Amino acid sequence: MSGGAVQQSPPGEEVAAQAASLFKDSGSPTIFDKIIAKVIPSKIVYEDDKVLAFRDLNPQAPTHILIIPKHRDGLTQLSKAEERHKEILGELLYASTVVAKKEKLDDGYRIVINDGPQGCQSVYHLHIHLVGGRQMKWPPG
Ligand code: TR5
Repeated sequence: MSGGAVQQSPPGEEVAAQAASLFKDSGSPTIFDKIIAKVIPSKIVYEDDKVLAFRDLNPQAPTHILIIPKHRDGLTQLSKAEERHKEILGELLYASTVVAKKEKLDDGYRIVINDGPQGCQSVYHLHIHLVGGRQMKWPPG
């Protein structure tokens, strides 16, 4: 065996994020559109006319909920936000606090938005991750 540096494969989520980014500007429906349309079942924890919140399929904490706009309106990712999105961005953040209260995350929680391949985004429909129910670490990976 040579003494050279070992080339490590990136973890699955990084590979998925790189692959997903190939289609990030396609505007095609994502899996979240099917969840909104209730064609694909999800565990919905909160819903109003603008926002849907449902449990993440692959939770990273005892509580892991995704909060999304029902109408994507070009908001595939946070960095695509324009002036017209200011209201929905506020709605999403406020809905996150409502869900956190409902979930009794009284000792705190974390809000995450992954943006683009380096941010590990894998679904190009803006979403807030609400994670809680355990001690978080800092800095994030
Ligand atoms: O990586 P980013 O930040 O884009 O987050 C996407 C999140 O969507 C991940 O945490 C996934 O676990 C989650 N995800 C992916 C699917 C899915 C889901 N959450 C709930 N239900 C889901 N279905 C039905 N299908 C997915 N592909």
